Amino acid sequence: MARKEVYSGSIERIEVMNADDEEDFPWIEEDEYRELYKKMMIARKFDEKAFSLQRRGEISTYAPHKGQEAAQIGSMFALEEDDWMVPSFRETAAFIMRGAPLEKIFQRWMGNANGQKGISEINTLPVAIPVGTQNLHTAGLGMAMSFKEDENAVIGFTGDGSTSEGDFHEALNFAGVYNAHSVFFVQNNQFAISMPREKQTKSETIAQKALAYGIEGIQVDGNDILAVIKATQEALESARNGNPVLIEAVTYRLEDHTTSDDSTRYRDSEEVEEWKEKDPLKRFREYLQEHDIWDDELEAFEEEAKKIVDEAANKALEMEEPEFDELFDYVYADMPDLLADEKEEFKEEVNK
Ligand SMILES: Cc1ncc(C[n+]2csc(CCOP(=O)(O)OP(=O)(O)O)c2C)c(N)n1
Repeated sequence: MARKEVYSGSIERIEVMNADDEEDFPWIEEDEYRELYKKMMIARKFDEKAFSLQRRGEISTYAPHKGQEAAQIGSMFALEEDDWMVPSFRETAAFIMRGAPLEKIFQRWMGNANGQKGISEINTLPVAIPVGTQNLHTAGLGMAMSFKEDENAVIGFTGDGSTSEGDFHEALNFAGVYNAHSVFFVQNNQFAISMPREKQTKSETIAQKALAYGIEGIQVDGNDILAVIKATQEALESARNGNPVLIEAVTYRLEDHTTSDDSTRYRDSEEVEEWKEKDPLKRFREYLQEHDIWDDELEAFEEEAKKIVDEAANKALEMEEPEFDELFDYVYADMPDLLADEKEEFKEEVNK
């Protein structure tokens, strides 16, 4: 009998802010550091505002991203205009970085479908709620880019829970086989609603799930915005060359799963407090202070961000609602006759 090692894959973790060697500093422009912090602050204030709008009954359910700003904003910073983004339901900060108008994002959370209009112009898919499906969309777009020999790439967002879905495994398999230009960006925020990551999967890391499909898997400190940028830039570069990548961004959901959840029932406040110390805004602020980038303008920006967000929320509250019969549009490029008839019937019914 013989036993030989036939495969030895490994997973690396990327960190920047905690690394001892700083020789790379600065590797983005000073203005970019400032802009990133401002975007993170706007995203944080958006979360707070959306929460209060939900409590006032203007939003029915909201999924907060507090604690995940570095993962979302850092990865979007790495994305080029010609690339595509596939969001799931918690990607508000990513939408902000992608350039979606804040009032439109509020509008969508208010259940107004007009909030989804116009996002294809910023190469972004509409939000998909079914957990894991986003991976298939990411694989499909990336395969199309590969077939067409395009030079762009796609990044798709999901959570740790999605990696237990069949869709995730099918998507990674297809992406590998067809050299898709895809980056699968998993925000491991430690929970799928009340299910902790340890009970979700026996895998020690999410990133290692890539190895079974012959694609690269990397782990990154998801609360370190600079590490996220570095990891995503490298991954996108690989993907553009037909080598898909799975990124596991290790982070933490500081709030409830959604406004319908009560996380005190399934997790310790001590654990939450520990992660608050690793809050990505706090860490980035300290980094900017250490590197003499922090100044009075950034200090004052929290108030400014609040104003920007309040104004956008007020605009969203005044925006028009879609027409009822738009329910039938946007499903097919060319509407089939049967659906067109139903649309007419519906219109008559509504106008009675
Ligand atoms: C196919 C499917 N099953 C169940 C749900 C209900 N659901 C919504 S979010 C969620 C947990 C998702 O956890 P994870 O993928 O870790 O993402 P997170 O919410 O933590 O960002 C579940 C089970 C759903 N939306 N879709």
